[in-house]
Amino acid sequence: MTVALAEETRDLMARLGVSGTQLEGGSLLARSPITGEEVARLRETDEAEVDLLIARSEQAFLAWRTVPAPRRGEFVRLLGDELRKGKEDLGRLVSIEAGKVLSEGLGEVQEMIDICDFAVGLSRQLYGLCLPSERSNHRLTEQWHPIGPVGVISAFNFPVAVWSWNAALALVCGDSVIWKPSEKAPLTAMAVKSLADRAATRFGEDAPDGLIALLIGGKAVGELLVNDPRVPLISATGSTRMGRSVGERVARRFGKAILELGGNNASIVTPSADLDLTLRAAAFGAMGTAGQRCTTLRRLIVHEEVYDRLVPALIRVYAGVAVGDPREPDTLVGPLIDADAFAAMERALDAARAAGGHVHGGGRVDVNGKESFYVRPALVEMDDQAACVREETFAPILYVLKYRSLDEAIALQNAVPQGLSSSIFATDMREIELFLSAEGSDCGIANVNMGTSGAEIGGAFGGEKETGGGRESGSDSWKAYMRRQTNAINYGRTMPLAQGVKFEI
Ligand code: UN1
Repeated sequence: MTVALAEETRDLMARLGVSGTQLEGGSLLARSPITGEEVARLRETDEAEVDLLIARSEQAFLAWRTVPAPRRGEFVRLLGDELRKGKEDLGRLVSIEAGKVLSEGLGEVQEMIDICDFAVGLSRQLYGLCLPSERSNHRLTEQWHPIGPVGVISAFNFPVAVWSWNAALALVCGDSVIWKPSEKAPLTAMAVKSLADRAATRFGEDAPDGLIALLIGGKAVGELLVNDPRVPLISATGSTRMGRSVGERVARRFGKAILELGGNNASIVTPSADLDLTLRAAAFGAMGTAGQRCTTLRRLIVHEEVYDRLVPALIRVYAGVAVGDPREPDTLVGPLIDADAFAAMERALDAARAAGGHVHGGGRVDVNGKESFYVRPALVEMDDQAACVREETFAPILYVLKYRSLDEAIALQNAVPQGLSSSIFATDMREIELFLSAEGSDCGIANVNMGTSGAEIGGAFGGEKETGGGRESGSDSWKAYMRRQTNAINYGRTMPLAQGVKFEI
């Protein structure tokens, strides 16, 4: 088993264009959470190289911004094409590196392909506005220009998809991209970089050297990127703690930040809910990806009238769900990323018990030996929203709360520091519309009759409060990757001033 996984990783990497020599001799240990074994040793990017790569990225930007946007779209189309060809291999590598079940590993690559398609279309639609001028013979317009090198810091749980949401948009917007993946998931990043290099070769000399740079390493490498004034925009995904530090550092130098941080996502189940559908959606939302999505369902707020019909059924699903090696076709819940994640889950469950919670499930399951961390997902019935419920623990723990009125449920849903995703299960139009109204969910995402996770790329993705406020992916998120310029043009022979101001000389 031990040898097989490392060998399979080397084979997959080789097919994706990363040679074996790049996987050995370095100081960064790449492990697979499937068994906990080491699958590669990678060389970290040192400070001098980071400096050089940022300088190259700046040069690449200067050239790339002059390439017409639809032509830049052609590069992203080729990247999407390489991802289509590499989907099976890269999807499996995502499973090996992040521990996702295979359908989710493949889904992650599909998400990359989708955003590439979206960005190709977008490359012909980077519209500015034409605005009425208050002065005669004047025209007022705005246009969008490339902003510069964009730093992308990604997390282990979506090691490649979240990068692609940022990169596909940044590239069509005329920006170069500098990627610092999680030190827990560098392999998939190296593979994607190699696919991007293949796309660049096919694209030809219009793709400048250094258009996409990859920095391998931990926090120190990330900080070099975040502090560098040559990088006007940093897009970071990860914990609120990390985001606070990134946000502060970038703000200090007047850079821009897109932050996609913690979620503490809730679903409200009203008396009018379709309970069968609710059961299936809640199970995927809370247990899928072993609870390691920023959109994972963490709180289920259930009306007292339906509580006894829904919650015991959900507890039965929890008891029966297949926890196991994510490479096995029947597995639904794979491993946690590492020992720290398991310790955090244990601490949260202890705190929940101390706060009077009734814990169903939880605990370690031996699947592939003691270096890997598989758990039974936990459902915790709580009397109130104790401190442990208001925190995000990146593990499969679902807190269940009971409510009487929808106002109370919405207040509970909003009474956490995070504001990423939310949903309501209801068939009563009044309940649904109240939840979606200004008095309803305070999150960036509010769904109806579906879970909190599994967003499509077409919508803007991100959330409020401690989630960071950034938006990535679809809708008009592209605007964050460009700078806006307002142009007032006088095509007359006089010089009227705005607001009727007179200045006769
Ligand atoms: C994340 O966990 O950082 O909506 C992103 C979802 C996925 C993306 C999650 N499309 O669950």
